[in-house]
Amino acid sequence: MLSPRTTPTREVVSLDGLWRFELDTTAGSAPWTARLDTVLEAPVPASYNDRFVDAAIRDHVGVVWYQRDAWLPRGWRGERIVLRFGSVTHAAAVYVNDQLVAEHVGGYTPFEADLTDILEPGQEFRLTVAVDNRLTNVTIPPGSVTVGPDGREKQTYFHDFYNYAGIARSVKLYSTPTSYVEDITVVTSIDGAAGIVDYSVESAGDDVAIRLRVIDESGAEVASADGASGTVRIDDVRLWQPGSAYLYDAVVELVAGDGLVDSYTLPFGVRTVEVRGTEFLINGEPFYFTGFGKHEDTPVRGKGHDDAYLVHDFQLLEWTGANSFRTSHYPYAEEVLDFADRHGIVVVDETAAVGLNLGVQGGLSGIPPTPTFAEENFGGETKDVHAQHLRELIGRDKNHPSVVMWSIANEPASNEDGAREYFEPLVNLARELDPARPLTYAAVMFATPANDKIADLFDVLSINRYYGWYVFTGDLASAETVLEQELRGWVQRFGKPIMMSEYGADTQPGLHSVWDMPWTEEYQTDLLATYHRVFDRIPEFVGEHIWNFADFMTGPGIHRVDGNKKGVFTRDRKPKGAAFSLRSRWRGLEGRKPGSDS
Ligand code: BDP
Repeated sequence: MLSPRTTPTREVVSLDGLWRFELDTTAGSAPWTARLDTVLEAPVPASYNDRFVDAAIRDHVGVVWYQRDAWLPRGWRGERIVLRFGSVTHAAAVYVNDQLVAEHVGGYTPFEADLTDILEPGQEFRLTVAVDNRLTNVTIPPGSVTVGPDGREKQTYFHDFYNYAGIARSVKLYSTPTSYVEDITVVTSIDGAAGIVDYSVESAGDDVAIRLRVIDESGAEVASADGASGTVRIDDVRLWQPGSAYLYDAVVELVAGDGLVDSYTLPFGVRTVEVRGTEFLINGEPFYFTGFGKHEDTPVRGKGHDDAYLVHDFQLLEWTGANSFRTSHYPYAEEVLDFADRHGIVVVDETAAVGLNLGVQGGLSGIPPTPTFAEENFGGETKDVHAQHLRELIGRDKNHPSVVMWSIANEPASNEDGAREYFEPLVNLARELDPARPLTYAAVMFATPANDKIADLFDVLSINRYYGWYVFTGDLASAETVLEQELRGWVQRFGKPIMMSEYGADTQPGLHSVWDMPWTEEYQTDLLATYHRVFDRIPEFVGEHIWNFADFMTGPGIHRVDGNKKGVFTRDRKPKGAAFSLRSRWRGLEGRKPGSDS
């Protein structure tokens, strides 16, 4: 799905700002049919939870209503008119005046409604959105709604980050001609000094001619082609490289005779990604990932996209020497990937499939109360929802040069019976949708080299481990030994590149000790250094993503103090001590493994 862009034939109007807001408990039975009777206003884009001081809003389970009035520009007569939501968490029903125009399930991917036959240009209209935050065993991510002793509904879920909800990404109205470019796919390869670009264009409407022009950053046309699909060659190509981005524009035009019917500009980079043996190669060169698992999480705004935090977070990534991050544990706003494209930061793009693991409820025993992949838990219907989510993720992000790998799930019960039956079709689907990018999943601590049932299906082993924290707490010497044994076990059994997708320690800034004392700044630094010694001894090791870039909000819990504190930065982005040691380890590596020359 293409992002809305202004082009010579298209216009975009933002519907961000303050919308009327009300809980379903007070909104009446058909709130979309009239002006919401409320004094509350909620900003878009933002999660609504931390906006108000009323606990009934923060902890609400179910539907809330957003509403605003908007005008359809007068000049859009004769055009196709589309309403687009970057995301609504987790399910949406959208009404224009009294009419239902779109429904969507899945809180982290965009969706659209075609309003062409519904509204007249120059007309004012009422836009109402029902936002449902409920998670069940057939949503991705999953959760369950129960009724508490006081009769109130309660939402539980199998991940620690807070279940922020709302309209967290931009809402846009845009116009296109009635014959229009619907989708573009660009896949690149390298031939000596030339870049090879395979493209295909889907269009809708009249049968018109399609042409592609490739424009470099100086504005010069460097290649062109005619037809809905084909291959162009860019001589003396400038590659998109980690740390050194270079983007071309693919200008796709629909033409009838001499007339331009539609035009869409897609920025893209020329680069290759490949797993060869136990190496991860970008542009044929071994690449070593340094960076973090992140979250979309900021004070007050929750999961709402915020350009100020976007720019600042990327500055801090660069400051620490991070070259990459994982979009743990859901697809991030498109603005984030566009920025990564422009700034040469590498992304492991993850689905929202976090918590497909009932073993976690068994505590450190890892024994699930009932089998995770049983039909009544996460069976065929969950898998279908997961597959649809994967289609939406790859459809949205397939053209981003920054995205070098798909992560299909975080910490699934890959050690349990049924895991292979669940994941094999999803792996096949991902390969069909995108044959070019490697696949991974982040392995939970209960999944070991001996019992994991799915790792051979994937290209890269990504391991989440908390030795020295949840197990061997305060005992870094033991942590070092067991970590090394285990990582070597994965390499030995599967013979694939391996990276650490999570490791870290909760840390309270300002707490210090000369001993190995959990929660101190020194302990976080020492735990990371312990892991790094192990990584540097394993030749097949290709990357380190610390958990987490910054502290983030969680649901209440006795293991959480105002959120998860494993950030190397605080929630308001102040460095803890570990940030400085990472800076010494990572800066200047330029994608090489620490301690190596190549
Ligand atoms: C891992 C999860 C991550 C948690 C982390 C933790 O993947 O989402 O935040 O543990 O406990 O299991 O800090």
